[in-house]
Amino acid sequence: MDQHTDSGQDPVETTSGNHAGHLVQGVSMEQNGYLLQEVAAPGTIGEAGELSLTITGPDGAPVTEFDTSHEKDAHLIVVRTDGTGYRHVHPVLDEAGRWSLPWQWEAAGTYRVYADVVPAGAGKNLTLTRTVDVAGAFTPSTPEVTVTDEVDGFQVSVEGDLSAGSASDLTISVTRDGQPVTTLEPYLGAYGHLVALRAGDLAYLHVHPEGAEPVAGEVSGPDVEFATTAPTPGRYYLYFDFQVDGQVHTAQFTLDTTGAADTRTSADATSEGHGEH
Ligand SMILES: [Cu+2]
Repeated sequence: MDQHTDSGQDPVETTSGNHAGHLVQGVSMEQNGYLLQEVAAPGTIGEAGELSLTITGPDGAPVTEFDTSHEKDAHLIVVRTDGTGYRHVHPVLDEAGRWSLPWQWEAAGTYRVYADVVPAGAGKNLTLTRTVDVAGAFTPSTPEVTVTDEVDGFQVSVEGDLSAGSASDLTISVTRDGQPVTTLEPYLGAYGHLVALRAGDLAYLHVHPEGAEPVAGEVSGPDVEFATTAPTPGRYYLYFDFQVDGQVHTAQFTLDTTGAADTRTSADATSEGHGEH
């Protein structure tokens, strides 16, 4: 994995810059004058339809030009508010500035939709979000802390401490039938793509892939490294997309920050006397 070490800072992950206090995105439908308009989607479970959205710019007109980031012009993340039902998809843009893709819900509840885009001229990545309600009986799940997942025959685990307020290194390992998987293919500019959301407000953390940058046609594994910073103590949902034999799989983890007793919320944590709020 160290055969082709990074010669510089990875150019694909410079989106949110180094601004202190800007560690999360994805809690607002507006950023820098760019506004995520209402998200259209089927209103009930099992109804085949389309999910679509439009982003308007500071001038109020739909944005029709986007820059490529992580190999795509837009990344859509959809997750239910309890952290389940995660999907990471890439919609298609029409000339009028409308992004869409075929869509069907599998479970009722309220979902968060994140559009991760770089409007041409905006100069930076934006993560705009709105909620979508899906009718039906909703039984929220209460995710336990879990650092391993089994998906499509792969066993995936995450190692490393997520500490609040400072950069954390996380190593994700993929095995199959007890054997390390060394055939991870480049996916979205790295050997896997990690999304981290904060339980409570589903804020979207900035995550850097670490280590060697992928070379087209080369494979890696079983370890993939990332760095992220949990802005506050508490619980986080992690979603790791990886590609093997052209197929993308998603593993899910739930982590609590270390140094924080079990499942405290950040509100509880402030009573410890950090005095930051
Ligand atoms: Cu994407």
